[in-house]
Amino acid sequence: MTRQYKVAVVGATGAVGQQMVECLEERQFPVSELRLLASERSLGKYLSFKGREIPVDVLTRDSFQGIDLALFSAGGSVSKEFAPIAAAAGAVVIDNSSAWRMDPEVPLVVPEVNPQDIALYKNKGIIANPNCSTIQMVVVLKPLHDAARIKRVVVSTYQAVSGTGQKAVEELADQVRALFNNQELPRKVYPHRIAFNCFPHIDVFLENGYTKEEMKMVNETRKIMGDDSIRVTATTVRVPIFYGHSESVNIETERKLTPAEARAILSQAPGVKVVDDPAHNRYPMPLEAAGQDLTLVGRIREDFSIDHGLNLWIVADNIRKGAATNAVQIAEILIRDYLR
Ligand code: NAP
Ligand code: 3JM
Repeated sequence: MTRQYKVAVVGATGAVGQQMVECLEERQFPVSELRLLASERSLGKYLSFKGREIPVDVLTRDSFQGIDLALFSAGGSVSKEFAPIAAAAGAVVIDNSSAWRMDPEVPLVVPEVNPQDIALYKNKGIIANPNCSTIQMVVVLKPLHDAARIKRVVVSTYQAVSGTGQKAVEELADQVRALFNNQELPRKVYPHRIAFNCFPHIDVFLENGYTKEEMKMVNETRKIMGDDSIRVTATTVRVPIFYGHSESVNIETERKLTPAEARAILSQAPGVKVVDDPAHNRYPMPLEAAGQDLTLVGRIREDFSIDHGLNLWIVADNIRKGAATNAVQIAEILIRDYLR
C-alpha cells in the first residue's frame, strides 16, 4: 500500500486555505489525517473533506505533533513564528507567505521551473511558495529563458481582490451591491473604493518608491530562475476582479525569438496553455483562467521598439496555481521523491 500522510493546513478557513483543502481532495493526495488550523475566531467551524465534516482547531505550539506535512497560509507573522515550530516537531512546512521566501537556506519553488530545489527542504524543514504574480510569470518565462536568455522583464499586473483574502472578496461584492442600491459604500480592507476602480498599490510602499509586492516579483523571479542577472521591474495594480490575475509582460532576450518560435516553445511547456488567436477574439482572460490550474498566455507579439523584444499577456487563477495548487504540487514531489 502507498504511504499516507498526516497533513495540517494552517489558515484553513481563509481564501487560500479552503482552496488547499479542495486541492488535496481533487488531486487525491494520500491523506490519512487532516488537521485544520486557524485562529480562535474559527472555533466551532467545520470544513468538508472527502464527504466528512472536519472541525477547525485553534493553532497552538502543540498543533504539529505527528504531522508529516504542514501547509501554511495564515500570513507572514504566523509563518515566522510557527513554521519553525512545525519543522521542529518533524513536519515539512510548505509556506505560502512571504516570510521565508528570500531566506537563502529556504528553497522557493515552482514545480514546472525549479523542482530540483525541493531537495533543499532539508536545511530548515521549510519550502516557500512564491507570490501569486511571480508564479504565473515564471511558468511562462522559464522555457523562453532556456531558449533565448531573458535579459530584462518589464511587467504590469492586474490583480484580483481574492489575492488580498476572503474579506476583500466580500468588500468588492458589498460595494457593487451598495452602489446599485444607492447605499453608502462599505470600506474596510482597501484605502480606496475598489468597485469600478483600480489602484497601483499592493502591499506596503517601500523607501525606493516601489511596493513590497513589486519587489517580491523582482527578487523572487531571480531566485526561482536561478539567475541574478535578469533585470526585472514591476508595477502591481489591484483591479475589481474576483479571481484571476493578469499580467502585461515585456521581455528583452539575448538571442532573437520570433513570436512563432515563442508560441511553439510555450505550446510544449508544462502547465502552460497558449490562447492566442486574435482573429477570433481569443486571448487569455481571468474569467477563463479562474477555476482551473493552467497558466494562459496570449497576445504574443514582437516588441519592435527594441532588437530582441516580445510582448506577452499572462493570466492564471491566483488562488489555485498562484497559491494552493502550487503548494500541493510541491507536496506531491516531496512525497514522491523524498518522504516515501
Ligand atoms: P484570508 O482569507 O484572510 O485567510 C487568513 C487565514 O489565516 C484564515 O484562515 C485565518 O483564520 C488565519 N489566521 C489569521 N491569523 C491567524 C492567527 N493568528 N492564528 C491562526 N490563524 C490565523 O487570507 P488568504 O487570502 O487565505 O491568505 C492567507 C495568507 O496566505 C496571506 O496572508 C499570504 O501570506 C498567503 N498568500 C499567499 C499567496 C501567494 O501568492 N502564494 C496568495 C494569497 C495569500 P480565521 O478565519 O480564524 O481568522
Ligand atoms: C499575499 O502577513 C501578511 O499580512 C500577509 C500579506 C500577504 C502576502 C505576504 O506577504 O505573505 C497577503 C497576500 C502575500 C504574498 O503571497 O506575498
